[in-house]
Amino acid sequence: PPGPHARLRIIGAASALGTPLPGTAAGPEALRATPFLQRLAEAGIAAEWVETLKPRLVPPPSAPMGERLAANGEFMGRLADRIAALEPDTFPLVIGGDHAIAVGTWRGIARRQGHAPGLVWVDAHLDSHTETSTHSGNIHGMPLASLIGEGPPALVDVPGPLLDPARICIIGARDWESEEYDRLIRLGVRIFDMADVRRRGFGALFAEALRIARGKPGEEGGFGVSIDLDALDPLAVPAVTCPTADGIAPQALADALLTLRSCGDFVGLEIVEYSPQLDTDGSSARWTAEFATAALGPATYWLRAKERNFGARNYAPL
Ligand code: 5AB
Ligand code: MN
Ligand code: MN
Ligand code: MN
Repeated sequence: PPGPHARLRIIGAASALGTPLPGTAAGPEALRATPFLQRLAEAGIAAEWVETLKPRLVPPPSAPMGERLAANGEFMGRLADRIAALEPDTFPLVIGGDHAIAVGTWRGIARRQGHAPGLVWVDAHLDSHTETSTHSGNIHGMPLASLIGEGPPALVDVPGPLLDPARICIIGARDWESEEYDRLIRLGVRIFDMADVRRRGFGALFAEALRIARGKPGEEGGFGVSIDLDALDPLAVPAVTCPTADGIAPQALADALLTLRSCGDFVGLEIVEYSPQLDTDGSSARWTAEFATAALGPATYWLRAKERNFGARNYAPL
């Protein structure tokens, strides 16, 4: 029988509105042109690439912050609307785009289910500045605070329930400014940095992050995962806007994501910051496909074992 993700719906969010670099705008369509969908199909995942949304307003990176915030807000509103309108029994995979798109992804998912999910945020950064605390002026450094309700109205007012900070966990952090760190600690967001990853192992931390994101027994909304590819070590995954040394080993993330296959309360996956022009040997695209496949593949052990031991080509897609 088809697994819970047999009706996977992929939405591209072709935006670089949150960064000074244009690369991520080409991310979704570039990935779509690689064997990304083929890899999912080989693993038994029936996916439909629904649409790649593009921003209507594209102010230059030198434009005043207000103008760039307005363009992001307009795009986030449309992305959230599109996700909220997905058929009820489908699973959304959102492909960025820079990480500012997270505002649209998670507001949209919260709206479609009438309740905010918990969130595991895999990132080298905290993405929790506001328009006043930012040092760089870059809007992809603001989405997580905005999702909780702290930030510029253009982002905070995108329609949909706010996230509960007690159900957010960041993993892989290693580069932040004190204002965003202090904000998250005050709000009660859990932060696992790279020292924690090395001390306790990625798999154990990921399992704890899932417990945090699920909340107390009986809490609603399930949980989602947002993967900023710059969380990975840039020696292995270089095609990102903000490469940051000493990151997560990609195989460790792929292995941990396998645990999501049997989670009935996993409600959405987002993968962001892919910059195709930096992906000279295609390895970053291959890892991206691997992360999606690990997280969304068939749930039974038998299929997993078969995929591992004999290659995914040896069984028919569900
Ligand atoms: B990303 C920095 N904190 O505010 C800032 O890639 C980096 O979505 C933001 O995680 C990185 O510009 C944003 C220095
Ligand atoms: Mn990020
Ligand atoms: Mn980042
Ligand atoms: Mn700075």
